[in-house]
Amino acid sequence: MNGLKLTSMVEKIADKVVRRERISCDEAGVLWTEAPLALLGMLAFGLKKEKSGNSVFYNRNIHIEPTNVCVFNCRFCSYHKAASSPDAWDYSLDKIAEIAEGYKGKDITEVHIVGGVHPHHDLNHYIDMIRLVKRILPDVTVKAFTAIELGYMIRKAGVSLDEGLGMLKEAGMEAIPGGGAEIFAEDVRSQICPDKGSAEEWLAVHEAAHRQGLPTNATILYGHMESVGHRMDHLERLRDLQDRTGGFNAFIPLKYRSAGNSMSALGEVAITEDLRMLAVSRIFLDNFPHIKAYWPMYGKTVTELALSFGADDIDGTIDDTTKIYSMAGAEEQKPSMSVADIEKMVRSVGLEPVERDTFYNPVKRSNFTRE
Ligand code: V47
Repeated sequence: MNGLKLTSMVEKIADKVVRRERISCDEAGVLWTEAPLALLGMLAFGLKKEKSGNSVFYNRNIHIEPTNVCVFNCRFCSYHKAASSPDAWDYSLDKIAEIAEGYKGKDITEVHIVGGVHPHHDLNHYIDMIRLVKRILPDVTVKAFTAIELGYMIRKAGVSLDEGLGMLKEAGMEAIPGGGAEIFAEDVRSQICPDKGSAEEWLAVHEAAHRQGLPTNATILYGHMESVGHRMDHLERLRDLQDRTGGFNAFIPLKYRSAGNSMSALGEVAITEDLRMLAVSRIFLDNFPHIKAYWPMYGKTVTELALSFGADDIDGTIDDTTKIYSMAGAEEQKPSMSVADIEKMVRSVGLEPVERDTFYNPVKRSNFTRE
């Protein structure tokens, strides 16, 4: 293979990928540790081209982060604060309405609502929040709450997962983001987020959402104290669930960013590790339609590279509405990209930008604006 020296194992597994045969966890682990980065890129980019051609998806979106007060103490989180801290916030519904009002007529298609798990709010508060945002911005899709927030608010309300999700759906929640998955394997999960909802809870919430016809995303938090085996275990649990339900849209690898949290001493993994993560995800998760390189977390340079390693989505315009990654030390301290910037970035790597809605339908605009 053009002077690349491959072990026979790597060659055999790469052949399987080229023949579009599913690979096992162990085989993916071999690719991860032994395959040259360039080979992973070739395999992953080939699969990306097969799934989405030259298209790279993005959307016009904003985040609303209602609070950073949280009952859980995740050691990787730079965002959560004690309620008594001067840096804590807990937006009233009036404040949420004011934020939504600010986006009337701005052509956004998605509001992504995620925050801390506040001890005082209940399911009705979140239902009111969704109704409010939908009343002010009736044409946007509300993609809201991690499985951990959902599990907590629904359990607190004393209703079943199906009932609770049904109530939120009825209020206008149309999709669920992928956060809160972290690392499923208990020996790592218990060290990085000891008191957080379990892997089983995360998977159960997503399975229940898929039963209700609510599409969801999935994430992994990688690059801290987990091994390649832990990463593969995580991906396998997601692939198994997707085999059963088909309800996941995108998989989003989230790189541990180390500033301002109690695991900072671990530092961050190399960019080559990010590219391996993206490529192996694309190869292993053969039943996931989309792999997202979340640009506010990677920064623009790594996001450009990610498009040659299997990613076909970069998330959206954001308009400086999320603090999770700026507080954890990401390069983008005020994450915001215009449509023109996004399109220029995608075209610069020879691919075609496609504005999508939350469900990956292309957005057709008559009054086309690039800002
Ligand atoms: O679950 C928190 C992660 C997630 C850090 O579904 C950190 O479209 C790295 O899930 N370093 C929330 N990661 C964000 C999230 C997300 C983001 C964008 C799009 C979508 C989607 C979902 O952020 C948390 C956690 O895994 N996180 N702190 C950190 N220091």
